[in-house]
Amino acid sequence: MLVAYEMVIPPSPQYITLRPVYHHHEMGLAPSVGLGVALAHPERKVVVIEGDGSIAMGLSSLVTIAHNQPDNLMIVCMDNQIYEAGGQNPTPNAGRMDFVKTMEGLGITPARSVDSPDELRRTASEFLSHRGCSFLHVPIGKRKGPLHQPTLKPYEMKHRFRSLFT
Ligand SMILES: Cc1ncc(C[n+]2csc(CCOP(=O)(O)OP(=O)(O)O)c2C)c(N)n1
Ligand SMILES: [Mg+2]
Repeated sequence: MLVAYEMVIPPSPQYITLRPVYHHHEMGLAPSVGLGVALAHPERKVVVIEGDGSIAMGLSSLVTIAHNQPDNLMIVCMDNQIYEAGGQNPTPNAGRMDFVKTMEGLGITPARSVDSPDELRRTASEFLSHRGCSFLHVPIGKRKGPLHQPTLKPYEMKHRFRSLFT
């Protein structure tokens, strides 16, 4: 499984991370990179994890994803209603934008919001085995620990990203 994300998530041995995709805080880029990887590697499942502010900012990439309808792409939106990594200001979409309806309107289905850890586990597992494109909206709270910062330099990130596909 390949996981592309811009957000502040520590690496795990359970998946190959594409973070930082090629740079640091590349808001809204993860869905585009995830689409490219999903189309180039139809045999892999690609999971994109992105923040609410970044999804709203990069909505046009979702139009392209809906147009391409990859068989193997799952998009997860972690919605804390703020720009956490940008200084904790509220996002303009906070409490206003219905992500599920927006995705349905764009043609990305199934799209669902979860409101408990159990529902998150069930829906994530269902979507992971779904053949097609899916969107999972996860309301979350504010960060409690320190911000996880990447340790690699941008050119090291680029080489690491490339090395995953050679
Ligand atoms: C075009 C652009 N504007 C502003 C920033 C500064 N910035 C970096 S991360 C971030 C917040 C991203 O918010 P969100 O996608 O909701 O993720 P969160 O940090 O809340 O997990 C901002 C504003 C940026 N990197 N790029
Ligand atoms: Mg956010």
